[in-house]
Amino acid sequence: MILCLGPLSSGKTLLLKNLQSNENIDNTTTAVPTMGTNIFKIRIQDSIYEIRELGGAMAPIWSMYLNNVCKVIYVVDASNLCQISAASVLLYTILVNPALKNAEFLLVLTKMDVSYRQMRNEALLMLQMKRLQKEVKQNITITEASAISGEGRKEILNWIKNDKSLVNKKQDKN
Ligand SMILES: Nc1nc2c(ncn2[C@@H]2O[C@H](COP(=O)(O)OP(=O)(O)O)[C@@H](O)[C@H]2O)c(=O)[nH]1
Ligand SMILES: [Mg+2]
Repeated sequence: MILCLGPLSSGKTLLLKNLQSNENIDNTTTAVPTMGTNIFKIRIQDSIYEIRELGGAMAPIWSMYLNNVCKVIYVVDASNLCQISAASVLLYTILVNPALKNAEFLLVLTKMDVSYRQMRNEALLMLQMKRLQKEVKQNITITEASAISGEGRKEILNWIKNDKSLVNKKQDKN
């Protein structure tokens, strides 16, 4: 199972909808508003990937959904730096959760269509990404995206379908 997390209104739902392009749209997707979890089925070539979106309001109970999660897409609104310290705390909380110690992480800075390029660096700075990447064992891939312009779509789909967990294990740090 792939999990999609991030603060409230960071852009998770729209991003996941955008990943289900028109031709791939799967009408069985259940849309449970705000409080619930949405499951998005995304077809890439011949495979169907299930991504569970957990609403930001559910952050206190995210840890109930971590079993059998191999990948985590963490969505941060790059146009809203006010939200970033909260995003950083939540990200850290899931990174250190033992259930996710072997998971792969994708950090998506979204809404790039309404944020400045240099905000990407500000955002990464405020998320303390450099420090995080040194402290935690998981691989964290960073990408920019926009559900409006479609930027980053290809990269995210590639990341989803790429199962590097077997070949590219991040080496243990001493
Ligand atoms: N400009 C812009 N707005 C976005 C983007 N993604 C989401 N939004 C808007 O941000 C708000 C929250 O999006 P939503 O996907 O519901 O956030 P969620 O709570 O994380 O699922 C909505 O008003 C969206 O239209 C984006 O890439 N660009
Ligand atoms: Mg949502």
